[in-house]
Amino acid sequence: MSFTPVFTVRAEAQLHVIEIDKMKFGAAPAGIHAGDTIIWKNADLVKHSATARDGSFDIDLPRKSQDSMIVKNTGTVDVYCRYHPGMIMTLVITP
Ligand SMILES: [Cu+2]
Repeated sequence: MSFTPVFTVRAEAQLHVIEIDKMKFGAAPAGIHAGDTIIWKNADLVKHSATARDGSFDIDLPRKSQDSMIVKNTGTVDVYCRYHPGMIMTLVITP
């Protein structure tokens, strides 16, 4: 007799790193889920930010710094840099 679980609990929260280098956001990681952690790294010599257009987060990143956040909202989130509005990326976050 086999046992089939009726639901599965997702494995532990994951860690994703997004590096900003040469005035560009690195590639958006695949498979971001609510509850995961994103570490934003700024490898540049100028200040950047990782700012969600929907207002769900706004991380200030002094030069050569990093900061982390726990992903709360799900959906497609457009991200830009407040200091360089041409810097953009999109995160896709699933539950
Ligand atoms: Cu910037």
